Amino acid sequence: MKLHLPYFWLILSSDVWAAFALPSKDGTAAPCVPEQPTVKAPHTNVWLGLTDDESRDVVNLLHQESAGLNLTWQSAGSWDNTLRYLELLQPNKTDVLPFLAGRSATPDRYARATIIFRATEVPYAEDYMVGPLPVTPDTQVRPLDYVYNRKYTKVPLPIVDVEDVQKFNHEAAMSIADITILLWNKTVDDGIVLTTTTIPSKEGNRTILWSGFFSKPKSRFDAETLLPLPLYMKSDVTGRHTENWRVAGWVYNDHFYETTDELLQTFAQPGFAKLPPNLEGGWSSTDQDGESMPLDNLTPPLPVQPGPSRFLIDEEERYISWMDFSFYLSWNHIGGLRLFDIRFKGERIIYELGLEEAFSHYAGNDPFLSSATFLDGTPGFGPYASSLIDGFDCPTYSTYLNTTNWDRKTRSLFTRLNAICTCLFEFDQGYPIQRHATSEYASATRNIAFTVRFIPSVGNYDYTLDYKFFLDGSIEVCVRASGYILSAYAVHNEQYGFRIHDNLSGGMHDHVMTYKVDFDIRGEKNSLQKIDFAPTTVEYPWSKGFPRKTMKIRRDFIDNESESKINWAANGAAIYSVVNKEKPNIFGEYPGYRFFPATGNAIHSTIPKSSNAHNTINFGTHAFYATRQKDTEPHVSHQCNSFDLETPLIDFNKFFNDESLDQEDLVIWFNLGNHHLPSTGDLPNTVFTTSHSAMTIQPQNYLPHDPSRATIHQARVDYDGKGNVINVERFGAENATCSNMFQPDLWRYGGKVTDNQYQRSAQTSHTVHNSSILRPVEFNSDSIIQKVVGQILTFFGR
Ligand SMILES: *[C@@H]1O[C@H](CO)[C@@H](O)[C@H](O)[C@H]1NC(C)=O
Ligand SMILES: *[C@@H]1O[C@H](CO)[C@@H](O)[C@H](O)[C@H]1NC(C)=O
Ligand SMILES: *[C@@H]1O[C@H](CO)[C@@H](O)[C@H](O)[C@H]1NC(C)=O
Ligand SMILES: *[C@@H]1O[C@H](CO)[C@@H](O)[C@H](O)[C@H]1NC(C)=O
Ligand SMILES: *[C@@H]1O[C@H](CO)[C@@H](O)[C@H](O)[C@H]1NC(C)=O
Ligand SMILES: *[C@@H]1O[C@H](CO)[C@@H](O)[C@H](O)[C@H]1NC(C)=O
Ligand SMILES: *[C@@H]1O[C@H](CO)[C@@H](O)[C@H](O)[C@H]1NC(C)=O
Ligand SMILES: *[C@@H]1O[C@H](CO)[C@@H](O)[C@H](O)[C@H]1NC(C)=O
Ligand SMILES: *[C@@H]1O[C@H](CO)[C@@H](O)[C@H](O)[C@H]1NC(C)=O
Ligand SMILES: [Cu+2]
Repeated sequence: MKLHLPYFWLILSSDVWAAFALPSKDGTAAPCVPEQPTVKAPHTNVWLGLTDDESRDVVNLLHQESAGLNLTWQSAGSWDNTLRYLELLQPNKTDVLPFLAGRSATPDRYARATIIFRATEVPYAEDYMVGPLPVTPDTQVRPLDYVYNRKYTKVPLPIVDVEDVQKFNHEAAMSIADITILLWNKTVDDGIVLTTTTIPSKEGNRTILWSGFFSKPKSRFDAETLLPLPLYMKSDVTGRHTENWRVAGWVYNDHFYETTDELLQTFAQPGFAKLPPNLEGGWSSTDQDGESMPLDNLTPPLPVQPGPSRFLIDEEERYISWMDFSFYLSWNHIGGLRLFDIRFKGERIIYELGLEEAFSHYAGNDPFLSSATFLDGTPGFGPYASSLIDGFDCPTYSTYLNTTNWDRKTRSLFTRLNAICTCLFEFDQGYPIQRHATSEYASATRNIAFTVRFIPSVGNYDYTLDYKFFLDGSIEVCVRASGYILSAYAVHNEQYGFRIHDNLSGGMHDHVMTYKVDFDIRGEKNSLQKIDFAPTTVEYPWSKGFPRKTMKIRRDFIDNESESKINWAANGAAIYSVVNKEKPNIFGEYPGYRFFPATGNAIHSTIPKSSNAHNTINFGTHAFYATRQKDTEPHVSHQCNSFDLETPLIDFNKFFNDESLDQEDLVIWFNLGNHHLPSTGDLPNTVFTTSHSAMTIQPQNYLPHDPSRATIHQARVDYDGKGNVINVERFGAENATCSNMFQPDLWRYGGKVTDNQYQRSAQTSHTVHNSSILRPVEFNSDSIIQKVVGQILTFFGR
């Protein structure tokens, strides 16, 4: 369904539409109000999330006494058990394949529920599977274990008394108010904030939090993370008894002070170094700034969709078909949008494609940036998907889809978020997909691609995540990041970043995004081929004693999980592809899809065994991995991985057990990302052009020739020897006609839907265009930035 404003409104409100009108053949231009043609999905979308009825019934069932979970429904306190997440348990591929082949009914549906057990001295989280659905007397609730790879399924949670931690930290910060006033004339009650790292550190059996001070912007701009102050606090918040918690030290100007007294004494001495604050200013605002660029007052070119959308959609089943592609959409907490059953010319090429985890790992001389590591799967990209800004995030003619997420914040447990968070559109790539010119003719083909996009805003960063489909049968998976960097105080940080403002260092960090692509090339039995470009010296029968220094291809297979953690070859001199050896084409070559970085950036983690993340990022050590597809290994990360770093519920290393990869069902896990060394160009925001990483997945000997030849949107111009055009071939394509421009509908923005944005808007009174989608989160303490600490708080918060 289109959500554009009514046509008459556009005409009435737009002064410029006439200038853009394109005449049609008979002189009456058709309006460019794209209609969205629909289609009936060939089968039920078995990956689509829980229905409202299912989630309501599951919630009821879990809260019954007979479920034995002792869940508290409303106004839960920190000693009550609560339901934290609820989503569809992804069905086993083993059960879905016979269904797709028409040999069985839809697989049974199950819900996956994450419960936080807090009514106990040692709190923990545990996942349950509930099903089959719909709920009947036969429906069972039992611990979910088969998708995790360690023996016990309970994840001990180091911190659950979030409000107590906030209170403790706030009081500790107020206990040195004399110092913060002396330094900056501010306290955490007024003007500065204390931010806590998201993943608690372990020192032996102690739970340690490092917190850093930041100036609090007075403006609406979200610049805290650009305003670090050089004072850091270490708190020991082990256990649930606040009387045992203590301030375990302070760091100021590269000195560690064991006690608050020691810190106070130092400051009492004359002549200590008074390091000035980082303060907001014009430099930290993202609004238009500076003299406008030459001719920038003129309207730039705008994309238009002159006729109906050229793709089909079954909105209910979230099924889409565009040109020779078709696929189903689904949604999960960790990665947001996922694609299933991607077919090209009717045949499945990919069973599943989606984001598995995204982490950013910082480094710095100070304990705050040094501890800063974020597993974005903990808050999840799903719940943080942002409403889309029409005409800026996506072309105005896009088709927008609502996204629903389980919403634990609204007191009514079955309320789910609903917002326009996915857009679908075709776009001309700005260069032809094919071109050739001779002395007699020139030919070129328009490069139209289809994009599925969503944009989660997680903390200080927004990620644009695209799945892009091309006429030649290739797919591009692309991620871009923008937003406010998390930065460091400049002093002592020369080895960790550029100095980018008065007292500011742009802290170095890695962004790594791990994707799953489950290829099915002409069936599920596939192999991973590696073809090297190898330099060599050859004596040919015709080279007669003058051997050629040249090169050859070397065909090889990665046929065992003992060798399937792979980095790209130097100079990109190895081509990796998933092929089917049993279905050679008529030339004897194996049909397949190759994959390779589409950008210079497609990195993995710099730090081999990070002390911040231990075994939770074992999927970040290499460029890509191949494993056997298993129902027991659907995903590489779990929301709770941030809280059990050494023995996470899912340890990716355990996926590798020397199994054969020769003509098996293969999954490729690949990493996108970038080594981010912020420079002055990252102020006020990192721009999407900088932080950009993509993978191309492209057919290789899969079809007899390039399928893009089939599009009629190409032209051949014939000319004579004197350069006169003598014939123009358009292959039946019509001239575009369209009678009005679409203006972006910025008021359509679906409201702030993410937890952290809601907290922020509650604090700073952002003007949001409400659509009563979600009630603002009640937040009691202003004194700690929720943004960075958000992962802990939103995970454990009630
Ligand atoms: C159930 O939870 C409540 C707190 O919500 C707690 O007081 C009670 O002891 C728990 N009951 C059992 C049997 O664990
Ligand atoms: C999925 O497969 C696993 C492994 O065979 C099995 O233990 C589990 O019960 C299956 N799940 C469902 C929902 O059938
Ligand atoms: C300190 O802040 C207070 C208000 O918060 C202000 O009245 C006072 O002038 C400031 N002092 C200095 C030295 O800037
Ligand atoms: C914590 O570690 C200390 C020192 O290693 C040890 O003495 C103590 O018994 C441990 N406490 C618990 C509860 O394991
Ligand atoms: C999407 O959600 C918005 C906000 O809740 C609602 O107004 C709109 O009708 C929904 N659109 C569809 C197509 O469901
Ligand atoms: C902090 O910035 C101020 C203003 O530019 C500058 O004078 C001062 O030297 C800087 N201090 C440090 C420690 O870098
Ligand atoms: C895979 O390779 C390992 C190490 O070379 C070997 O021990 C194992 O037997 C191989 N597995 C298969 C299925 O061939
Ligand atoms: C398209 O427009 C061009 C330029 O106005 C015109 O020469 C041509 O005949 C038109 N083609 C069709 C198919 O209408
Ligand atoms: C948004 O909703 C809040 C709470 O219902 C209301 O007070 C406020 O006026 C609304 N804002 C707008 C812009 O509609
Ligand atoms: Cu970055």
